[in-house]
Amino acid sequence: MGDATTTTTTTATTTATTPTNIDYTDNEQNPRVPEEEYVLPISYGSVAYWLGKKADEYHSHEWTVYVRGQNNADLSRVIESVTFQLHPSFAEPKRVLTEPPYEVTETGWGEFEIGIEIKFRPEVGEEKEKLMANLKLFPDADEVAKSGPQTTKKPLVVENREELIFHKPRKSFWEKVVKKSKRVLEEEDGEEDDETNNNNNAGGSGGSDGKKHKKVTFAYDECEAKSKHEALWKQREAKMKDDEELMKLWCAQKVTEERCRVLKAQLMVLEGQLLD
Ligand code: SLL
Repeated sequence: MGDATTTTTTTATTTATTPTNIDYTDNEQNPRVPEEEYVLPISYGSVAYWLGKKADEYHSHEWTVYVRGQNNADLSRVIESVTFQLHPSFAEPKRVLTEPPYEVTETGWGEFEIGIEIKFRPEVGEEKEKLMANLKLFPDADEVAKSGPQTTKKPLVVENREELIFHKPRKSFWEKVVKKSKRVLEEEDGEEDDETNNNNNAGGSGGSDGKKHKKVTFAYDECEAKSKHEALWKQREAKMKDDEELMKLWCAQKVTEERCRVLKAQLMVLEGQLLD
């Protein structure tokens, strides 16, 4: 997104992946590790660019809806697939991604809610996680007042942050995936903001009581796959520049042709006068 200004609406929420009706009791086939908890911070949302005045009215914006690990953490060891349910006006509105980047890029004209369903790998042994992303294409009046009208260079970003919390993870998941991540012990004092307190769920430490807390976090692997959206946008921008250059050349040609026509006419008049 370069250094373009972004209009960002961010909501930080913390939700457990595991629904309340989950059965935490151990069973022989797929036991749980009762004393452990694994927290995976993710981000999801949309990035939208206006394609300018000349764009087709039904394809006025290019947008991308995405799910990714915060700090570029690799989610592919935990996630089997991410399904994005688009508006029925799109061809094949159910889009299933089985590897990162978990994102869909489209062009369109309208805003709508995009259903997101995260399916976990079999060894994770958990239910699906359902999320909802509000695709936003048009800035609100107060955003326009603050950062000016929409331009083709300024993406509109709506990002939500969520923590996928795996309480009492399955042994299969713990052994195969989590234990292989490096665990980092940090000391922190009790005066933290709300968000850090939410994160404390990861280490099981408590609220702000002024004492030092021990917090366990995981050093997540980095995801190598990068969003394709930025590259796509650069291509589009380059094409727009080419189109602008072509338009300038075409205009210059028209002006020159017109000048030639006028000069020819003047020449003919002069020749006529000379003959007289
Ligand atoms: C509305 N909530 O009913 C909206 C629906 C649908 C947007 C927005 C389709 C683009 C295409 C598209 O942008 N749909 O035809 O490829 O007002």
